[in-house]
Amino acid sequence: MIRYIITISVFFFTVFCINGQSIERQIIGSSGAVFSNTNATVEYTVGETFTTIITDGTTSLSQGFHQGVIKLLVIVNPKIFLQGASLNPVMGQENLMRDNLNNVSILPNNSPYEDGVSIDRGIFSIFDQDSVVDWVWVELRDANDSEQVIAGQSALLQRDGDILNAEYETLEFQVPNGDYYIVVNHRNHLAIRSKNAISLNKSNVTIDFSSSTSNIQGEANAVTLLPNGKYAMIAGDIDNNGQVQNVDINTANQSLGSSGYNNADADMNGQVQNSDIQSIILQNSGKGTQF
Ligand SMILES: [Ca+2]
Ligand SMILES: [Ca+2]
Ligand SMILES: [Ca+2]
Repeated sequence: MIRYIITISVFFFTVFCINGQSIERQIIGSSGAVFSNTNATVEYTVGETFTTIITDGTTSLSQGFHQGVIKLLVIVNPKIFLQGASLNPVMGQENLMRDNLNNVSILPNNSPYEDGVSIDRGIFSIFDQDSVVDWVWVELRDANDSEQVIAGQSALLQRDGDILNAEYETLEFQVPNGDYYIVVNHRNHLAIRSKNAISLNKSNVTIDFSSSTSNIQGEANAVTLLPNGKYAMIAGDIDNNGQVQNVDINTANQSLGSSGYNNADADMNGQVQNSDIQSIILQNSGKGTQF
């Protein structure tokens, strides 16, 4: 009898131990949260099986179930004039830049800047205050280091000074909300930079460099005042090295008489002429970017 009881006890003890070892941890939490700002919303729950990491290069999210794409976005709406395209304005349209390069169909479909983006040629068929004057290059720079370029893209400058993206829509950068210096470059004008880092988010706020020098690095030294009261980027940096110098005159001299989309065409009328040298490059000789 005792032997029988011991046998039964060993049997149940063994079964109990085996079953005990087979118990799995299955803790399923039901907690979670929603984070959101003006750019994105992230919903999550705890206890999901990890499947992937979503990242925009700055922020990462590890999760099991996607709730959508995290799209970080700021809108930049700078406004500026170019001196070259403002010289000898169209009579009665003194508050608009000239769009000669567009009018004679020599603006390139592909941006002359490093991203080389192309546009729908139809954009160049608009002829009013929103007609395209030329390509520009817009950068966002680090608020703590103005030398550090965070993002840059080709954009289109309109006759009234507005700057749009290559789709002719609001200029957007896929970066987090925050403070950034804004830089506007043009292939034969001196670049300008905002004096301070500017708070950017998804709101469409115009940063008007054309009506005041107070938010431009170097203020009056960085731009030129036009007869219409607008401030413009300084023309004549033919080799785009940040200075208007003798070498720019020499470079323009070598292209005298040529026509087309040429950096030596300082007044942006489609021709490289003596007037480009006499009226612009010589007048601005000695000037340089202020950042
Ligand atoms: Ca416009
Ligand atoms: Ca130069
Ligand atoms: Ca010219």
